[in-house]
Amino acid sequence: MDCRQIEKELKKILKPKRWRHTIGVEYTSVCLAMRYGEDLEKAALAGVLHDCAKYLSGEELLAICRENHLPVSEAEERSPFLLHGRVGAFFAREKYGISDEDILGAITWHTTGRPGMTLLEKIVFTADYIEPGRNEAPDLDRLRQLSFTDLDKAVVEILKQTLDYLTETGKEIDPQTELTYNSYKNNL
Ligand code: DGI
Ligand code: FE
Ligand code: FE
Repeated sequence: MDCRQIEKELKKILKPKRWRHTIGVEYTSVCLAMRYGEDLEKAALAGVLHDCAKYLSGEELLAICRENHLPVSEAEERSPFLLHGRVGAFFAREKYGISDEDILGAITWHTTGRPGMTLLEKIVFTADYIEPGRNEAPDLDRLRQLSFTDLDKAVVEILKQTLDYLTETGKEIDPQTELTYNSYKNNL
């Protein structure tokens, strides 16, 4: 499926706010792809699909993983919403006909990141945080500018802010998020 068709399909299943966010991430990913020399079509597809499984409950995400033999870590067992990336990549392959491994990786890892992210993975990870509809993070104006001047620095800042937020609100940190931060923190 192409981006236009996927947008239409997702409009039917995502809540209006989530759909707006999805379009925001799609186009912000394309802008970052222009800046950093990534394929625009790949960025658009990864961006539009990154939250395509977000309409499911934690229980439903877990059930889909079990039925389809997708891996579930202990942290994901306790915070199953973290699985919307992995299930999203599964849907991207099965329902939307995406076979490009880089696009599937960008969808899979968009919430926690991973050490050794590809350029496309960093782009979607960052676009998810800075797209125009977001307003909850502090210092977003600066972070948006930073994203277009130094993507690696932006990635670390986002990870740092996410870890701080999880600590402040007493939420469980997935070791994967910590692993990603530790592997990138020297870029600051
Ligand atoms: O799906 P979105 O809301 O667009 O964005 P996302 O997939 O990045 O999810 C954002 C949420 O994920 C945000 O509330 C922080 C949370 N998150 C990121 N890393 C971790 C985490 N939550 C837990 N419990 N543990 C993590 O390591
Ligand atoms: Fe998400
Ligand atoms: Fe998102």
